[in-house]
Amino acid sequence: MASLQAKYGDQKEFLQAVREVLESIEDVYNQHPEFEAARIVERLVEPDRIFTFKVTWVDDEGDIQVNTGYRVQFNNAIGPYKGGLRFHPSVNLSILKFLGFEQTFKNSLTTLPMGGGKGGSDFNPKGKSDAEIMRFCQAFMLELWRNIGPDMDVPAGDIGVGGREIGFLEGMYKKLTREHNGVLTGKGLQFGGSLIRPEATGFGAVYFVQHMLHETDPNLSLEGKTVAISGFGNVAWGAATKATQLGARVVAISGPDGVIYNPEGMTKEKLDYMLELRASNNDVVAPFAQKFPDATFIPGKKAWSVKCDIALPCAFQNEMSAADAEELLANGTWLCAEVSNMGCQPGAIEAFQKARILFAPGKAVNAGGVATSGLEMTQNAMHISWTAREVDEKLHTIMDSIHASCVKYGTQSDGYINYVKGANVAGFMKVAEAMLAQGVI
Ligand code: 2IT
Repeated sequence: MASLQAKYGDQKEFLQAVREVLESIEDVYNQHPEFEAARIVERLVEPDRIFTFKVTWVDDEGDIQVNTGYRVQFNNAIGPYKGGLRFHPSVNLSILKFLGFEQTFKNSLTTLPMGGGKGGSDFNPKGKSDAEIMRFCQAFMLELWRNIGPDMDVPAGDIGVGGREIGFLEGMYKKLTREHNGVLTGKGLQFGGSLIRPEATGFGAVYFVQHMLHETDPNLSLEGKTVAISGFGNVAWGAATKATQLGARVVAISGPDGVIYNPEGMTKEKLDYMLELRASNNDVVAPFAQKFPDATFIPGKKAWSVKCDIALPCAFQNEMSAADAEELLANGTWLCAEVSNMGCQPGAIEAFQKARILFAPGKAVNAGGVATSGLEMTQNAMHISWTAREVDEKLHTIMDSIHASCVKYGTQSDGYINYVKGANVAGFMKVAEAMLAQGVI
């Protein structure tokens, strides 16, 4: 950690993600001298390679715009590099390295053969026209295409990259290579996409929460529980939809502008409107309260100010501070499942664990998204498509397996399940053993 700090001192998010994993695996690492001898940790914290490139495009006014594009190929010990692309003005190497590092362990947990990667750009999609989005995606792929492939590196969406962007990226890749080979996941259903992929991250997260409840008490269910969700994007929508279907009341969703207090819970109309709000590309949640008078907009407040049983951060890394966690605990929250990648600051996790409430980390909770991407890769390779029911069943099995791995590696002597430790150790063991078997490369 000290040498990493000296080398990458300015990469705050990356160092945070690595520290969490290293703290979790310390015990098992010490029980496996062969890992130490093979310098597995030193080799794991350095990405295999990073591509950085210029993306030049012309906006609707005819002005030339320049952005930076990246792809971090982190680790391919257990399968081709796999992970999303993020388009957001905050994107830099620290953020993409943290995401690629997390992705390596998350993908390991899914049971599918996928390595870890991440990429993106500092391009800001907010307020851009469809034509601008298309020109940017085409220019981005013009640089990226040589470095990806269905058996090499398979990108997908993340914040700022959804079905529309994947369509434009796929179109340009196909034009350049003349191959239609499943190089991206999250594609449209007409050209190789998988049913349930848009819902998978949020659905999978709620399936994971169900497992946490059943593990505590077989009679515990989501029926009648209050849920606070941050964000109103694709992931928040999936989580709100599934939680509502299972009888929970989603009492809060939020945006950068504030929180919607929604005491009556969601309806189909409200859930549909979340998608409309997102598609408008304005990054504000306030209009929700104008459309639905039973909901109230509270400007400048986070979802964590709303009293709830269950908190689901679905927005951004480090979105929940220690103070937010204390506010939730004071209001009686007894379960927090991170759905965003590294959504909780270390102090928040510490507060939850100290209070002995149920807490699970993003790399376990949100793995249903990438797992369903893995199922899309399988369908593409087999040249078939599964029904929604088949995909959903497989997603269920995968979330069940991830939860079982967390319990196996995370149960403490007093019975408390440390899901952070469980997820990190389970994810690490498979990657470490694969690296060991493949020699010094
Ligand atoms: O963080 C993630 O797991 C994703 N953005 C999904 C990645 C994928 O390859 O589907």
